[in-house]
This record gives sequence, structure tokens and C-alpha cells, in this order.
Amino acid sequence: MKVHRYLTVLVLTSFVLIWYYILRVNNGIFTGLGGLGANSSAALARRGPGLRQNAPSNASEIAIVVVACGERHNEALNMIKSAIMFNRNQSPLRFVVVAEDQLKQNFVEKLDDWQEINDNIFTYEIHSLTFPAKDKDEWKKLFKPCAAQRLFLPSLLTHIDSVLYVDSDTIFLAPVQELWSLFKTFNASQFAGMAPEHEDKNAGWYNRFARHPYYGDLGVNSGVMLMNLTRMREFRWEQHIMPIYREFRLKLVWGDQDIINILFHHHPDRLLVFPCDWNYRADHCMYMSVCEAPDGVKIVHGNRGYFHSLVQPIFNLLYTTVEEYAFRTDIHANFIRTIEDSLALPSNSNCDKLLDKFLQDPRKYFKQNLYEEDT
Ligand SMILES: [Mn+2]
Repeated sequence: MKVHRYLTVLVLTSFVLIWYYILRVNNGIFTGLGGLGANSSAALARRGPGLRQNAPSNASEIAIVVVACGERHNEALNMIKSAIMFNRNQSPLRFVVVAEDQLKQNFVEKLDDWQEINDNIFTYEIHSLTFPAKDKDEWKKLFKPCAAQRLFLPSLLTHIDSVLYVDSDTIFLAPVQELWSLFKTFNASQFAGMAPEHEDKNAGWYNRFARHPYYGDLGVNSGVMLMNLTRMREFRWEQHIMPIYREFRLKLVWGDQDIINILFHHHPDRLLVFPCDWNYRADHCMYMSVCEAPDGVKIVHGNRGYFHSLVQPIFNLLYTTVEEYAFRTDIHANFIRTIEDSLALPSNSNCDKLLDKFLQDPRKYFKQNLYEEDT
């Protein structure tokens, strides 16, 4: 009789545990890991840490979104790595990756590794490229799958209030927290934040060449964008996109960035413009220094391939030094000094001459370890 009772308890407990497990896994596949391919789900079910990623996003987490297609996935990983490296105040980060199905497994493996090395200071979730159900076929016909994905983040990420969207070709040199805190300065109508496309009218692109309306005097660059998704959903952001596209599609040169500029031309009260320090491009230094960045460069944006060419060597050097950096090793020795030693000065590149601007923030907080020779 006693044995019988034990058996009953055992069977009931197992049943509850199995049921709980099934709920957890299902929850993961349908929310945090929307649309993972069969291989990836199997891998996640196999690995313990995978399940942790399915927790609903925590309001205090800083959510960084990146969209990755094709070759761009290495850039996206390098951006993520830099955000972790310079997250010196240990803010909780959540990376939201929207990627082509064949790239997902690679993200899962890398990010699981990095989570372990960094004591789970960040969480992540991976999504498939997704267009709004309404007009899906038309969206798909009009845009290349990756190109305009970020325009649809409000409907893809309904479980998240606000995100920092960054292009895959960006590198953090300062804590994300600093930029994130600008959300608190948004007035009641603002739902997005971006940096100007140019600082100088003589070199501006939109004011000289655009055949469509754009924001302000010089337009905005969409490579780094604070997005209050809740407010964007209230505004019905996505319903504004299609009419703009239909009207201007033959005049768009910079794709979704032009659409964003047209939208904010009509709704300037919705946008907060932040300084170029947070979206620093070669345009800011190649002819002359036009971005003051008094506290140093905070995010570098290697647009037009500057991370991968030697035209402005400092951009390539920042990228490769992040790539080669090993987590939990000394940032002063393995980032700051590596860059100082590798940059051949005097250089013909005007951007190289601004080395001190690029290293200003890291130098301030990652000092030379005086005892490193002894240990
Ligand atoms: Mn870019």
C-alpha cells in the first residue's frame, strides 16, 4: 500500500515536471525565439542556457536591436561584442537580433558562449525577418527582405516598449546606458531619436541632392535610432510608411533612411535630435573635423564599408581590434594600447589624426594596470 502511494506521488510529480517543461519550451518558440528554424530549436532544447533567453523582457533592460543578413552577421556580432566590452557600469542588456534563418544557429552559438563568459550580463532573442501580415505580399515585393526590416519593428516586437536600433556596421566605445538615458528627456510627443546626417551645409547630401522632403536642414542618419515602440504603435507608424513609399519610391536613394526622413519632415515634433558623438561617421572627419564630440566619440558608424577598407585606417583598426579582443582581458592593454601601437602616425588620413577623440572615453575609464608586469 505504501509503495503504491509513493508510486502515485512519483508519477504525479513527473507529470507536473514534464508539463512545466513543455510550457517553457513552447513559450520560448512562440515568443522570444519567434520562428527559429528546426535545427536551432533542437539546439536550444538541448542546451540549458537556451531556455533562459525566453524570459519576458525586463523593463529595466536596455534593448539593442540589430538586423543581420548575409555577410553582415559578423558585423552584427562585433557590434554586440563592443556593447558588452564598454558596458562598464554593468547595465542589464538585451540583444534583439532579426536575422535570416540560416544565420540564426551561428548567433545562438556565439551568444551562448559570450553569456557564459560574461556571467549572463545580457540576454538575447532571435527573430525571423517579418513583414506585417496586412499587405505582406506587397511589402515583400517592394523591399528587399533585410533592407526595410527596421521600419516594421513596432509590429514585430510587440512585447518590447523601447529599443535602441543600430545598424550592423556600428561599434560602441561608451556604455549604451548613456544614450539610452535620452529616452527620459523625450517630451510627450517624441518617439524617436537620431543624429543629423551632416553637420555642414556645404557637404550635406540631402540639402544638395535629395528630390524628396527630408527632416530639418540636413536630414537625419538612421544608423543609430532610439525608438519608443509603444508610442510608434500609437502613432500607427507602419501605416505611414506605405503611402510615403508609393509616392517617392523612384526618388529614394538611401532606401529606408529616406522614408524616415520624409516621415519626420511631416512630423518634426516626433523626433529628438541627438549629437553626432552617437553616430560618428567618416564624413565627420575625412575632409575636416566637423563633429565636435566634446566627450569623445561614443558610437562609430562605419557606413559605406569603412570598417572593411583602409581608406580611413582608424575605422578598420577599431573594428578589427574589437574583433580580436578576448572577453575578460584588460581593455587598456588589448584595446587602447593595441590601437595606439597599430596606428602609423603621422598618417595622411584626417580621421586617423583624431585618434584622441576615438579613444577619449575608453582612456578615461580603462586605465593602465600598473601591476600587470608583476602578475
Ligand atoms: Mn550603416
